[in-house]
Amino acid sequence: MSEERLRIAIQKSGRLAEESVELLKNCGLTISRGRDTLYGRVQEMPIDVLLVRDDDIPAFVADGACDIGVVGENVAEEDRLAGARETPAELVARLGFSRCRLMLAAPKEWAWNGPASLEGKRIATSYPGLTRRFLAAAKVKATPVMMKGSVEVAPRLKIADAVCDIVSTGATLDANGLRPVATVFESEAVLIRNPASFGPAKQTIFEAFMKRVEGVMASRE
Ligand code: PRT
Ligand code: ZN
Repeated sequence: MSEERLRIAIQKSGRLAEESVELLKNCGLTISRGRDTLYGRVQEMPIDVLLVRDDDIPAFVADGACDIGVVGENVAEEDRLAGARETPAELVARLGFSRCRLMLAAPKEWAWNGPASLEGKRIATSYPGLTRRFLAAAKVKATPVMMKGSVEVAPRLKIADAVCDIVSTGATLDANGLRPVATVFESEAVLIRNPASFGPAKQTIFEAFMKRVEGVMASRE
């Protein structure tokens, strides 16, 4: 009989990757990676690690291809709002790294009079769900224009009038003649889990893992 293992999805490379591995390390877990760079095994606990694109993590976790995952809350929440899954992944812990903001940004020359300034405008974004939710709450009618990348160039190319994009230092917006005008979502890395209940063996591993994660988080406070 094969031993039950908990499967965690983390980003392979990018802004979450290093600190996701660091979190596991701080939990006392080391990942052994063979020649296969998409898959690793934790030595100290029955845990497997899948190294993937961050965009795939909410779906993998929601569908049960992985049991848990580390992803930006912006990506997890956008996936939830897209409503493509019967039961989306559940948020279990905020992890305190990869902090950023999803922000509306407008050309610097605009006179900004609050969200009403966006009425009738086109807004380029990779986060149409979060953008729509913000606009609805502000009672503004504007059209999100989906772009997977290079959102900040959209106004210059007349693809859109404004943008709703992830901001960390603000340098990217500034370099493209844009300035942040409103915060749509505050984000950090989060731990998500499959919403279905785990069998007893997996549940035991999950609880032992969470105890370690909570220990790491508590020591950071
Ligand atoms: O390859 P893969 O699909 O896995 O990665 P990715 O390129 O889609 O994502 P990645 O690694 O760039 O970001 C992963 C997560 O990190 C995001 O979902 C956020 O939760 C978080 N994060 C933190 C950021 C940033 N900071 C960030 N600055 N994600 C993106 N940016 C981008 C932003 O889109 C913009 O282009 O950086 C630019 C702005 O940075 P500043 O410093 O100029 O403001
Ligand atoms: Zn991505």
